[in-house]
Amino acid sequence: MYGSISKVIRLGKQTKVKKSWVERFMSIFILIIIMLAVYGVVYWNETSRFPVLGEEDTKVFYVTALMWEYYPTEIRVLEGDNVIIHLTSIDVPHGFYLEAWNITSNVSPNQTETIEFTADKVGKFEFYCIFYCGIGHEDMRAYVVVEEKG
Ligand SMILES: [Cu+2]
Repeated sequence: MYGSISKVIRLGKQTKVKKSWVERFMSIFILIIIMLAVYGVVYWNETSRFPVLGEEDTKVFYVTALMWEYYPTEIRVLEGDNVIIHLTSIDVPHGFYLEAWNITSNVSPNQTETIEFTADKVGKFEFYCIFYCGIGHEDMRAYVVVEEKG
């Protein structure tokens, strides 16, 4: 058979499909790519919840909006911090509403909007998308966690 890489061996009524090394290699290769992608997303989410720049009381974050998620899903600051969020969209226009500080924003694809506020309240505060961006829009939310200064 020229059309298929697999060799089909017929043993009486039994049919065995013997995978060629190319197919085995491709399966393992694809599996590794998927694992790396998953690891990448988890690593990105876990690391970006902490500020990239920590100039004393100013905490800077890069938040990415995409259908239908914000990454990171949570950012952490201390009470009294001056918080700067650089919000980017990598697909369609997305919104931003941080109710606790009444801050709204909209971000166009491949553009960055800067959001700034002082974290003068302690707790877990939600921000969510206010620009209809598709079927998962309603669930597009993330959090600002403000911890008490110890
Ligand atoms: Cu939306």
